[in-house]
Amino acid sequence: MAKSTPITPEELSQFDEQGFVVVEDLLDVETDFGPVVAEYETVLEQLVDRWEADGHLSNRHQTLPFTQRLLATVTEARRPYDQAMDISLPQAGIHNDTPMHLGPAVFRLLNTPNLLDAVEQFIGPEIYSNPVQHTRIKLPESQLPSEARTGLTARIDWHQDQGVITNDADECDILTVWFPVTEADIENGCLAVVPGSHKRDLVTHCKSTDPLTLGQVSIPEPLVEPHQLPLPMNPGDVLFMHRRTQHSGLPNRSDRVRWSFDLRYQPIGQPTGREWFPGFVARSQAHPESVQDDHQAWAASWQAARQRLASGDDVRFNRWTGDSHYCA
Ligand SMILES: O=C(O)CCC(=O)C(=O)O
Ligand SMILES: [Fe+2]
Repeated sequence: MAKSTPITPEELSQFDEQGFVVVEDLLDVETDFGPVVAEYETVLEQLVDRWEADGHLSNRHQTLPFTQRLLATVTEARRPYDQAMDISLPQAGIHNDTPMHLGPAVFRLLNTPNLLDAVEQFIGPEIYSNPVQHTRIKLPESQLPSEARTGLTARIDWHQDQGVITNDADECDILTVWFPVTEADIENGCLAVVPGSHKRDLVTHCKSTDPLTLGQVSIPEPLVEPHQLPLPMNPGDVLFMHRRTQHSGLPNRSDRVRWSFDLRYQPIGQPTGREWFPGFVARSQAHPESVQDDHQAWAASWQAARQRLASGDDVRFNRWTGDSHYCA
């Protein structure tokens, strides 16, 4: 059962002091995640149809539960799966048929009342859903086919979320909200944070040259603070994190699939740091009529963004030029 108690004053002051707080049992595994898992079973079913039709797959593994079926089918088919399951567009190479998953259960998840009640305690009652949002379903690193290795399926190097948005949003109170759907532990790649690192500035990020994290922008080794704290979490637990908190997603060294969502919320009216992508008003006391409660309109806003970006010039999603001496 998810708890209905609000965030405690101690939890809020931990966030202020440390730049993060894990709130246990905020979401209900059955009612909040059940419909989402069912929706992803359908997405996987469609991928399996295609892989089978294309001759990449001989066994549909029909009877396996979602994460095991994903592992079994992806390791045989050696096809990418992350973008068809993500809840956002990628940052480059967008086509009219770039897949994304914009189902009604995901929209409900973004609007989970318990989650928004908690978010309200951090940023106030005028809540905008920031479009920097992902789902990361990570196979064991040792079994992940190279064809399926992307920023969503690989481990994530040290970074600050403020470092992966455009600088017009530097002063915005964008709150990162991260939660696991499956257990996340040190072995299968939970998050790790540097407590207190949000109190210092944004530090230089470089483009990774490591084949395992290629394409990511991350903090060069000498600038990562030494005190790193892994945060094992259970399904239902939610991490709230400041935009300047240094963090990473540990490698999945287990034989289990590790699945998380990372969402972001901010006060209405501030830049999002990704202006080409659509956000929406999730809650408003001042203008309740502005709240987006129509799943189809939300999905259509992403489809319209896809169409614009597919036909337009490439837009610049990140500020780092790589000319810092740290990036050599
Ligand atoms: O889930 C991960 O591995 C990384 C997530 C992350 O960096 C974020 O949510 O901001
Ligand atoms: Fe992050």
